[in-house]
Amino acid sequence: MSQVQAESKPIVSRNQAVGWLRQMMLIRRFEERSAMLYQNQKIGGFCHLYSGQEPLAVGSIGVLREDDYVITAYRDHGHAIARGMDVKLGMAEMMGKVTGCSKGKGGSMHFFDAEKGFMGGHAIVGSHIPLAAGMAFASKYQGQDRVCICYFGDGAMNQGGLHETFNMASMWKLPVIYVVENNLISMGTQLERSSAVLDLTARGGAPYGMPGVLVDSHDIEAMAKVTLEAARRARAGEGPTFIEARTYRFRGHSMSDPMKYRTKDELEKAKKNDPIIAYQAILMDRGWIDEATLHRITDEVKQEIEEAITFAEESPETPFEALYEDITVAPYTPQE
Ligand SMILES: Cc1ncc(C[n+]2csc(CCOP(=O)(O)OP(=O)(O)O)c2C)c(N)n1
Repeated sequence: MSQVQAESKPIVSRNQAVGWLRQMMLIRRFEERSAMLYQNQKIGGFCHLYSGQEPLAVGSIGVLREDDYVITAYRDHGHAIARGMDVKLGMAEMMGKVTGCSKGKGGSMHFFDAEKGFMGGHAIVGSHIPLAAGMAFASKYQGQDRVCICYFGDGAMNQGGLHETFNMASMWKLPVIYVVENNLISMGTQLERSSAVLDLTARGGAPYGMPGVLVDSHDIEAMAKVTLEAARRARAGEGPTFIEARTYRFRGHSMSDPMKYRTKDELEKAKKNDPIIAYQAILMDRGWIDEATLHRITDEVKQEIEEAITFAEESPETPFEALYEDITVAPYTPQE
């Protein structure tokens, strides 16, 4: 597994690193407050939290260009915030408000911010993998060098569309980066119960003629490094890269998951290695932050999220008539 040693030369500037830390803390706070609001029935529908996986999204999106495309599955809050989505729009979406990023009609699983190149939030497992190839194809066809990064879970490795798309993306040398967020579990099913081959790096790369790269994404700078190389390849016309990013989610699959498939010990151990706390310690070691800076960031993040909640609470509900809008390009008329 690729590993950046603490003493190795950092690949980021101090400002960028502190920005990444802040973003990870913002995502964590957004989700902690979302969980509370869910319990208080202010948020409804499905809700899948990303806690524990933050450095994966932040470290990879953090090295892409602003005009690159980002697309992901339903566990999407982290990617959207890493992409720079205003948390007010995210929180309003969670609460089904008209001011939400998807006008309150998508909810937690369908964040969307086309202006920022954030192309969703997709609930059907693996369904967005071909869409990513489509965006990469559009970029190439139009003579641009925009890259599309596509995230999906280990469960999506078994979807037929992935295999068809990987073959085509590689044959056409599309500028796409495929990242499997391997948290070792699909809902409550461990990888060894769903995959005949456990080495996903080997499964997703070489068989399709693209590099397969394994990375421990708890190490945000290692995640950044492999993404940079994949983006360079894509922009140079060398085609797609498959990245297996090992990760761990601290929460259940969704809000109603009793997590019977893992022991308390396993979870406690993982939480002791919280990647956000680890990065705080690394930045302190480097002398890039001190206790006072950390307190300031913590307070700022808390305030930003509380303001987002107030904004969402004060926003109007999405009106019933709006349910038939934004379905098709032309106005949609419901059948009797
Ligand atoms: C095509 C399809 N089949 C089944 C489901 C139900 N489902 C929702 S999430 C999920 C597990 C996906 O796990 P994984 O891809 O590993 O992502 P993670 O939740 O770990 O991020 C399943 C089977 C679905 N949404 N789409």
